[in-house]
Amino acid sequence: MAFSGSVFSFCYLFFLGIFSISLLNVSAKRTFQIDYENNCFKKDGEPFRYISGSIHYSRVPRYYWKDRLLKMYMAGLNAVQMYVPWNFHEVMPKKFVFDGDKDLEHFLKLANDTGLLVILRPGPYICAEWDMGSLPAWILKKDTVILRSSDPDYLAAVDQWMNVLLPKIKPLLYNNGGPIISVQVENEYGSYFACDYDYLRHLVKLFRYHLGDEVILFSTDGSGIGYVKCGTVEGLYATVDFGPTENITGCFEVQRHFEPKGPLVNSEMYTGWLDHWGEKHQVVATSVITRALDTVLGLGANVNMYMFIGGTNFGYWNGANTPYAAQPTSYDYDAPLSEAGDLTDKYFALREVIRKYKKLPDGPIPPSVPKFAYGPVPLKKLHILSEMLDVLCPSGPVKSVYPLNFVQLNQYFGFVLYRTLLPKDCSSPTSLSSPLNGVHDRAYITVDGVPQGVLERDKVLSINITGKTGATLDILVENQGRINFGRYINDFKGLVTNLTLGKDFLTGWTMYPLRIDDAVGQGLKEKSHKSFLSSTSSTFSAPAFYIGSFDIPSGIPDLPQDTFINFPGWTKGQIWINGFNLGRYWPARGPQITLYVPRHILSTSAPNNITVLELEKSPCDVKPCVVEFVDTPVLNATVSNIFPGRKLFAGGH
Ligand code: NDJ
Repeated sequence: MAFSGSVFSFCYLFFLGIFSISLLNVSAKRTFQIDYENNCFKKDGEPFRYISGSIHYSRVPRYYWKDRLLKMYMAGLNAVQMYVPWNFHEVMPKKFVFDGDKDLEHFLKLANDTGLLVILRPGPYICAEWDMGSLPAWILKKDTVILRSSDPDYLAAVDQWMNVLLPKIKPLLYNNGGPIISVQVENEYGSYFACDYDYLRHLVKLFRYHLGDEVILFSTDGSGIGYVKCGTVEGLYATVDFGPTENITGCFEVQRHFEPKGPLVNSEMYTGWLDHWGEKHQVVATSVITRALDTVLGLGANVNMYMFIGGTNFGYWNGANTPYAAQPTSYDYDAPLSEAGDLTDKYFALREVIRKYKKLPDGPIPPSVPKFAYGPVPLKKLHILSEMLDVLCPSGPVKSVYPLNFVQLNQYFGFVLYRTLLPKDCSSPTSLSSPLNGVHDRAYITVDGVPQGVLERDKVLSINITGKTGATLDILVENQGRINFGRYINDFKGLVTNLTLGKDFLTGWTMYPLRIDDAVGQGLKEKSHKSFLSSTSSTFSAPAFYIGSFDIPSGIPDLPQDTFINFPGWTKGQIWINGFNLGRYWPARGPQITLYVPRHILSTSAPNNITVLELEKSPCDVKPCVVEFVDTPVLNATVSNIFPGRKLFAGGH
């Protein structure tokens, strides 16, 4: 084994507590360095090993940042690893947002105050089951741009972002008094087809320019020689990632191939795994991850557990894999802290492993916060979506002979309504098709308000519709989240190729980019005129909004509490509470059934307004309908595997 002789180094014995000399801290200056001689990190001149966990601040409300960080600290972690998602902050070119739930510097300071060091992964690409791996969709304005390469247009956007981000990071580096001990450049770049070393070199130069010469810059790649080969360049310390079922020493040998000396690092040891709609909920047994952690720590290696808390893809932030399969709203990940921050058996079991290697902090572990079942809330149909276009699309529609995609319409998330008139009589069922698989990602189709069915990327490319010449064909296209991994991350949304009706291309489109979140935030109002009459069929309802409200009961202490929302009889859609976009629900497909509702979005002093956009079939068509607040999440409903050929396994690539 390439490294076996060298692990019994000074550092290794030190971590095992075999001798515990306190090295003289020769200088008062804070330093964090690689000790190549002794195969370890050195913090302020002393051997140091990190036992870290991943947390994504973009998936946890600011309200809970402190709670989650403290729980991580109390597990015995001495560091957290975190991504900075570019598209979360640079929402439009040069429009940067860093406040509220996006207050990165506040999160870093909280980590510091909690006693946690930080391993920062500012991308620019992060993967992470995050929309387009965090690359902002507006980069696709130049539609031939080669992402994650030295394409000048891509680099110009990267530089513009990093010129804003990295100066914020600099004062928070360990050597400048902050918590950040190391900074990752790119992410698993060796798994990407481009293998463009000039791009990596450009990033190294840019990071060095802004962050100075002292901070450790590193790369992370899958633990195969072929992966690391294209993922690292001179100036980056190469680390690997691998799951708990892999051959651990074999994986570290791969790292040793590139870094013959220096600390062993597993930058992502998977505590669980990611989900897709329509596939089984992924889990990793506690015994599997504890055994792996024990082995890794026993080797004297550094480790980051990915994820220590997964959190939630609120709004539209989830990514997707190919063949197209979107990740659900929950990013629970079967991690040691649940999506809602609850302590799990896995948490306590991992803590016991850590206890073997270091002293655990004194003091109580913050308890799981209580959940409350507020019960059923009646909803009523407000309007079908196509009746509200004046409110949902205040800028008015855009017209074009052929359909434009989301980027061309300056609409990056959510929904666009594509409208045209039937150019011929379709009294007998006629095929509406996307021969080039260009519905990205899901289209809800009505003719004169009568629902016809759904087209779905990679799955349903054609349906039969009926209607008379000149009838209004409405195609509501949902962006279900951009691909975040692999070659096809340049994921355009909307109607990205022409549709055909029978044998002919459809033309003459009127397109409504919908600002639904703004409209919901301002409160959707009931209008006098309603025409629900034709908006349902036996299998579909036309996309429509439903509203309701509930009060937090009085006389019960400590309310509001967190809760989970259940969708009895609902099919697929989006839900907001008090204007906060909780995410997508899709109980008809699973495995996620309930959505997490953090307490800070609820009000005790006013009714809590619920807005549901149901896209497919609502239970309200046939009976009084409700959504229901329950105190227990359901993330693992059994679903039939609609992609039996997909290779998906916990802890691997
Ligand atoms: O670095 C990647 C991280 O951000 C590594 N992963 C993680 C999976 O949770 C996460 O995306 C991989 N993702 S390998 C690709 C999964 C393909 C099914």
